[in-house]
Amino acid sequence: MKLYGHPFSSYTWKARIALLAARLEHEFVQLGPDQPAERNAVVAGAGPLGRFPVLDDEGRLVFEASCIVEHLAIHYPQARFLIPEDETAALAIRKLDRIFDLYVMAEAQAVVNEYLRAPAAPDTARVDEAKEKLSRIYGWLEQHLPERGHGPLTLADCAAAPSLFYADWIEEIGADRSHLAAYRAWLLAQNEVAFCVDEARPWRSWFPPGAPDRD
Ligand SMILES: N[C@@H](CCC(=O)N[C@@H](CS)C(=O)NCC(=O)O)C(=O)O
Repeated sequence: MKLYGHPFSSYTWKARIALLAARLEHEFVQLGPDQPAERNAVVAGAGPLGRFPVLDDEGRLVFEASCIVEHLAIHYPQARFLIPEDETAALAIRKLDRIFDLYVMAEAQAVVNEYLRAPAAPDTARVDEAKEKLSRIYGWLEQHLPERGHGPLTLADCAAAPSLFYADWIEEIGADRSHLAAYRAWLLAQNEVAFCVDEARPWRSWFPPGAPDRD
């Protein structure tokens, strides 16, 4: 298998964490303007907007990080653990996956996008609105995030790791949200996540609002 993506990309982490957790051999194909054009062409042709990550599983191109994780769980017995077998438990995991992507990551991305749009003078009203939403989402997660047992990483953890990692750089979770802060710390302590954090270090200066000096 080949995973096309970039070491600093949150959604690339999500797919990569699943591949690493399942110990599935894969080649990581790094994208970027300085990389061979064929690589970028594969991704450009895979989905409607040419977004990454893209998994090439013996010629089958899979895009959307959640679908990549689901694909692994369906086709590789050693990756089944990523989605619980019990359908009700699986639905709860998929719901969390959606919350981390569509709420946490989306609001963090809104701030990043604003800094990309107008690096010298971002619209502070837009930035503040997204940060306020992030804060409300954190409050909800603090109350509703289930206790994490000792089981293996799930689809929800794969989504949570990059989204909480980067969102915290934009709007700090804070020690008073101790449950959510502990979950972020637990995620960062997992080998697969630590690998992605370390691999992304050289690109930290790219982080549009500026990366804090921690993690
Ligand atoms: N919903 C997609 C989001 C993928 C996404 O936004 N990828 C970013 C990198 S993290 C990207 O491709 N950005 C470049 C672009 O949008 O052209 C997924 O889950 O895979």
